[in-house]
Amino acid sequence: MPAQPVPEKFQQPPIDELALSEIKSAILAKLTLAIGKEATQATKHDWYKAAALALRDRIVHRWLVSEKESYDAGRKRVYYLSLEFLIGRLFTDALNNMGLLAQYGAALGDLGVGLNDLRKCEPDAALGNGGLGRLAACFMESMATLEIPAIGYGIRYDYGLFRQIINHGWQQEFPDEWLSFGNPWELQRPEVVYQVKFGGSVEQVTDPKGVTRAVWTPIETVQAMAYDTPIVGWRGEHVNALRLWSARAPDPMLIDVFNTGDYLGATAHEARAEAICKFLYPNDESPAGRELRLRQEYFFVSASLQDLIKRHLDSDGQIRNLAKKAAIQLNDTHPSLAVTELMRLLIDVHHLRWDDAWQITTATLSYTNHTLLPEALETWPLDLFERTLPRHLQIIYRINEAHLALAEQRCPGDIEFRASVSLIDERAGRRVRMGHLAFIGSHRINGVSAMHSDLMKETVFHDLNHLYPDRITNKTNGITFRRWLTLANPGLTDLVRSACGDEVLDDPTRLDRLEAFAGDSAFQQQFRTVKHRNKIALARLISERNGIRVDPGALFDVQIKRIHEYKRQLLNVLETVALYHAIKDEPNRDWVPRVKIFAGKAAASYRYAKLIIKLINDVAEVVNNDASIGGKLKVVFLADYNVSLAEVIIPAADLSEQISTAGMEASGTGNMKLALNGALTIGTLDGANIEIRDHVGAENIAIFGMEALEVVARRAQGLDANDVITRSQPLARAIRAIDAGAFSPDDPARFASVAHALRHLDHYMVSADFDSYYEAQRGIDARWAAGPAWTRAGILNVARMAWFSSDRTIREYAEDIWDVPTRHATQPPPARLA
Ligand code: HBZ
Repeated sequence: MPAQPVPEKFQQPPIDELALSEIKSAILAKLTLAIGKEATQATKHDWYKAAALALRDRIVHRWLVSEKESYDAGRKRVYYLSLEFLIGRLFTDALNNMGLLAQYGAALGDLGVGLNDLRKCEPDAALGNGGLGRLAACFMESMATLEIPAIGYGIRYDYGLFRQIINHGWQQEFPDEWLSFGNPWELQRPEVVYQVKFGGSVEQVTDPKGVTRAVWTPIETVQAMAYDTPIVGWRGEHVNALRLWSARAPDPMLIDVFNTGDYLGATAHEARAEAICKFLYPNDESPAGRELRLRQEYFFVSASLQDLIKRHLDSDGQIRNLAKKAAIQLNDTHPSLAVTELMRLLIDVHHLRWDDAWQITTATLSYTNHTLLPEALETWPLDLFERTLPRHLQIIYRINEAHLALAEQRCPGDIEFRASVSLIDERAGRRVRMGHLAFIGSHRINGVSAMHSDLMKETVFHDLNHLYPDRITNKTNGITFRRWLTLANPGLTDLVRSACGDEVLDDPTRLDRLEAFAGDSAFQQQFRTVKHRNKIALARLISERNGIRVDPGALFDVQIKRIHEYKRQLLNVLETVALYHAIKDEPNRDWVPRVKIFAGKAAASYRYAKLIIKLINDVAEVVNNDASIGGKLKVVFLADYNVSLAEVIIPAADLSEQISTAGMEASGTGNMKLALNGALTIGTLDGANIEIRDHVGAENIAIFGMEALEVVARRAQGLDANDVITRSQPLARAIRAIDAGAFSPDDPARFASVAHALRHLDHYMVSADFDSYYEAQRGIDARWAAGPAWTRAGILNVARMAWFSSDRTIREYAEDIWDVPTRHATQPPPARLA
């Protein structure tokens, strides 16, 4: 079937000489006037900054127009509260969305610098741990694309997620100094400052009219100052702001104290205030039981709510209309204090009655849950909470009173039910339950995949769901195709455009036109060529960074995500060891050559996850240097996984490892990125894998392992895995080798704890799922060897992933949760030049 011609209206505009010279002059002007350098003296970094600043000017114009239009129209706004935004780089993202990629490439070329070189000068904005933070970044881009007036609120961390270095196989953490060369995207707003108060006491005061009010007398004030980063949507029509708060003390220095010679004492309070925005907590899936974390949460919640209420009053004038004009989304429990802070502001500052305030609060707020792991649900010890936020604790007690009365009405006399839904957990020391607080204070609570949302109803929120039925809804995650297909994989994008027409750039459902090409051998060849080129690029990076030579013709088997027991990198390593043994036994069989590629960070305090990183690297050392297997298997751990590295790995992947213990991965979004780039998934029936299977077809994905209910049933029988190990010779042998120090001759006992867990404490079902996984992997080998069938499955994966666009997800939030209109999918705005 011939590729479809590109309709004229979607064709890239030819490079216009006038536009080109304007861009060049703008960049040169920035270089001279904002950077203070002549072209001859400028470093690459100077050029990058000048180019970014010139681009920012254009975006700011659009931004001001977007702001004015939405305010003039009195449109409802979405406020996305998140402690994490894992943005990565913005330069080419913004250029692409503005339709200026080609023009800038040409302009920079004329000026003697390469766009690609400049792109690499930008440090990743790594203000997030993993999926939750990256989701927030994809959502910001989709909200701008769908022309939803929105602000993302978060913290401007001085240091983002730690930089990971692998030293002799061990992870080491170093500070991420992403701001050390300045940040051309942000606009500091020294005039936008709010006071955030902490501690002190609360008194009940009766005024002359006989009205009793709570008066909070805090003992500490921290100032929140705004920094705005414009986020431009696809086609550059609409621009939203990401507003990040920086903390500082109201008085930078106590001069009296300084003059006594106590120089440290004079700035101690400043250090305490600034600590709030110093760094991002590197914990994924387990709450940091630290006062500083609670201060971070309140700091950004309070500043954001004060700001959005001010904006609302400036445009509407009526606090009572807040819910009509504002939708606030809480990204996990980290911003749950918004429930109490909004109540406090409505009652104590704006003098609304309790019931009215509660109605507005629940109508405005909604909450997204990202995990079912009970240990990851945030709770705060009551004494710490009271010391830090005494007024908020009072409000929590009052919310709890009405809430428990409802519980009593629903289940009279059921003490256990009351204890389970209470905002205060009385079991393990008294603690405030932040998940419960977010749930009770929201009109909608959503999970992030169909299975996860169902499990929420059955597990963590079972009783709350009984009390407040119809609040839980599902919004399966999505990813922005602009970054994860168009920008990350230009080769595949060109191929897709030639087959589906350029409309596919605006409407991903057009990807289905690829179906007709899936069996076409000429198209298959083009598809393989694209993948091969991407693999050559990754092989080059692996050689540069790790000094390991890998064959781009081998199957690239990729597991890239946070290192966590439930994500089961260990299962992948065990299979690697078993495969290594099998190849060694029969080196002359026609093995499918494989490169096992791992990347990911472990929380600094998560010792077992760090031991797994060491195991991967120790196995790599032995396998990669064993000449007897003829290079049929290679193992690579790429250090310092981040968004930019993902953009190189994902387009080059043949196989996507999504092998979490069933029931434990809320959704996954890496699974979507890899399938969209034509990798086949090997995975469990967990999170969004289930929906990916439903879309790509069971024959185009390799599902293995126990299902969620089977996991629960097996766990109930105990964690010993001896039964499965005695039945599986490859598994038994792999564990024995790890236990005996075959991969750690310098310290043979290093992995004894791992072997012990695999045998006797198999909570994550690594041993229990091994055989099924090993067999599925051999099925992958067979499919790979069959050639065209593999390519066909890859093409069908791309063709059927449209539904996983974050535009679809955001449209669902807009309709079912926020009640805001969106621009229609199939009507792209006219492509216009900036
Ligand atoms: O959120 C992830 C889920 O594990 C993943 O399945 C899902 O796709 C993704 C988006 O919905 N959760 C996280 O990334 N969680 C965190 O990063 C985290 C950060 C700080 C915490 C707890 C969890 O204190």
